[in-house]
Amino acid sequence: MGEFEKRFGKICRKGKIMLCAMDQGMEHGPRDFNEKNINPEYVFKIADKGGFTGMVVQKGIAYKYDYANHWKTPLVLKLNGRTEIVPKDEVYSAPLGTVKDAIKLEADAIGYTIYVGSPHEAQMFREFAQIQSEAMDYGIPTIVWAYPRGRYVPDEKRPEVIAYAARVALELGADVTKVNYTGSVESFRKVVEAAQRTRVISSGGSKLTDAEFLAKAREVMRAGAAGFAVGRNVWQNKDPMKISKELHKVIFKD
Ligand code: FBP
Repeated sequence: MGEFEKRFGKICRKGKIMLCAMDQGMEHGPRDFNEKNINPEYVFKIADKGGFTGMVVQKGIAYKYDYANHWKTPLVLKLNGRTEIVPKDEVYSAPLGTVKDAIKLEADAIGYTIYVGSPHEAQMFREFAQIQSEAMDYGIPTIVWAYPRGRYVPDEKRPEVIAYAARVALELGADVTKVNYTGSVESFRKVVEAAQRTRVISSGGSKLTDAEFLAKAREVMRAGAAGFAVGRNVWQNKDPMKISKELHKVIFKD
């Protein structure tokens, strides 16, 4: 088995993906956290016990917590980021690490955000093209957060524009793309169809009730997606293990 297959097989088990995302400290700032989940180790424990297939963090967290030597959930290293202080119409996610960093930190996949339709789209495409090319050399899978956003995108929630972003992820060579849910099984099926051989996972989004979140998860899976990358709906939950187990059941068993 090649390097790529070995790594991909860890984050994508039986064709299903369940990632725990904790890059919100960069993307949203500490406003998302309380006194417990502000500590990355609180979230790492949830990922390890909850059967997640990947833990998504920025380089600084993976490095400062010596992630690979202490935790068992495969590492998905985010290689770019931005703060929400910059206005959305000018949105750009800057490269913050290299494929070599991901290998050094023993990541099993790379996460990379692209704001499709942003005034800085061309630059983000160029930067990701370089990362993707090196990722092929090292045999490490790439996961693209494909978010239509910026001055030229009047409605980032429009299903057609989300399907376009998912297709862009395929065209750029992403192995998995993470998109926002379109709101219905039918429209999300079109997103999955647009992405073809690039597997589609949904973001969790801001905190919902357990029933709402699980209903959304069922719809995502019925549309033929591979799973989820979820943050706030798990580690902001008052019982993170319970919701993780229920999500696991929806993704892997239902
Ligand atoms: P959530 O499940 O908490 O929504 O996390 C998913 C995620 O993609 C994170 O990886 C990222 O930090 C955040 O959402 C970005 O959200 P947005 O840019 O839409 O505010």
